Amino acid sequence: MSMIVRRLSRAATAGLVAAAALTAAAHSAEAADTLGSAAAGQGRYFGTAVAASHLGETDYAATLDREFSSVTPENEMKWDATEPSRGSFTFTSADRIVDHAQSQGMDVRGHTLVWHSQLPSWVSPLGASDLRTAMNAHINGLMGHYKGEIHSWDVVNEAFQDGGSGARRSSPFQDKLGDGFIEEAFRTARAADPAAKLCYNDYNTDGVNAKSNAVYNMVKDFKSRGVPIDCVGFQSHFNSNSPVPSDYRQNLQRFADLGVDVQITELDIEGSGSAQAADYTKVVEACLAVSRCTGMTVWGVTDKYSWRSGGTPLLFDGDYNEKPAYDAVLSALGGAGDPGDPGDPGDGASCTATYTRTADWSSGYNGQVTITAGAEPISSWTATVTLPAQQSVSSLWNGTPTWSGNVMTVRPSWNGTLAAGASTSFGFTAAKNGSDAAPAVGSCTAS
Ligand code: G2I
Repeated sequence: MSMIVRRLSRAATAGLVAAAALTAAAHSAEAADTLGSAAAGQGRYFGTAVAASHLGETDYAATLDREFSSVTPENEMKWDATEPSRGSFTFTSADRIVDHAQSQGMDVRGHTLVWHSQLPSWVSPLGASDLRTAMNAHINGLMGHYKGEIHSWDVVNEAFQDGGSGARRSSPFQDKLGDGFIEEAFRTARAADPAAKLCYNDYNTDGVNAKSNAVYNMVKDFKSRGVPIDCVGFQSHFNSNSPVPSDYRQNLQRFADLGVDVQITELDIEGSGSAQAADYTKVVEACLAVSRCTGMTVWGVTDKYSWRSGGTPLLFDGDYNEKPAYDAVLSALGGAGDPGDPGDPGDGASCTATYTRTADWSSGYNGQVTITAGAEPISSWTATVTLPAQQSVSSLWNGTPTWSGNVMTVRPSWNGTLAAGASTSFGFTAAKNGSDAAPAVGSCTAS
């Protein structure tokens, strides 16, 4: 009884929720300084996978609420979580995520209805006709509960084998119902919630290869026969063994050309620093280059809760700091970062360097270089000093030098952070070795 009441109230409020989401997107497009708002400026959503168990963590919820415009329950809508015993649905954890998302004006992706993994143990032993009934009942149970509230559903997940065969993966559904289980699931899903985009979702299909060719042929066949399919999800779990494919954009485009939307559904890229940032840039640029790529979802908020946490594959570190990959994504989305936030796109960090000789004697001198921040605060600076060929530096203070020939590149030791317009200086002692010429101070760069 309580489930029925809940189901009615979800349906009754869905229209209001959709209106609220639109308002939030329109409003935040003006600010364009978070992932979600910058993506909205490009007509896309930017989402993340979410675990209900972390929503009570203040920094987790704050980062989620600030940055993202769509959420995907990471595990809470899967079959084992929602129908652990036949006909008995539990939506407590999934509802927590959907309620949270709606309270923040975020959209929700549904993940996933029919998948060989995370199946409760009662499903596999069913005979063919019972399994068909159970599959359709499961789709109807989930989609009915969230009718009107899910922007896209992963109707079928990972039904193709890895490797070169392009064959279907063995699963209870494939083995007992044959190839037709996929289109049956899509037809049932269309009837259950006509407003939801219906997606096929898989991994290792991000570039052109035998597996993506097989999915492509299935989608082409579905479109030609009127089987209801609206989008294809590309999970995009990348690392050194499975790098961002060079034909990623081309692959997304060929699916889009079949008349479906494409979505990047579970993006994560193992690595760190500028290399990871560059890979994220490739992915975002590929999506933006395909007009039917309607949005991107990263597979988690923070590295510490990633399914591949050892590979630090996400945009926020374990302390919720923005990583270089975050700045790269925001920049690729055309967003502007916070003024003075190091590395943020458009932060305008700048500095100047000026030289003075502060002491002089027959065999040597002391030089001082003053670094002054520009109109915005900075967190680091780099200055170059080129010495006349004969001269050599015997000591340097308040800076950290590296040498290339007679060019000294100096970075901060303790004094990298400067308020807008503020100054610091480093000094050095040089031996003249017969040349009294002044060193040349090159341009100063800041971040
Ligand atoms: O494996 C990465 C993803 C590949 N595509 C489909 C996604 O649904 C899948 O997500 C992952 C979740 O990120 C993990 O969190 O799916 C895994 C299971 O297939 C999830 O891991 C499971 C653990 O295996 C369980 O031990 C654990 O109880 O998460 C469960 C809930 O924390």
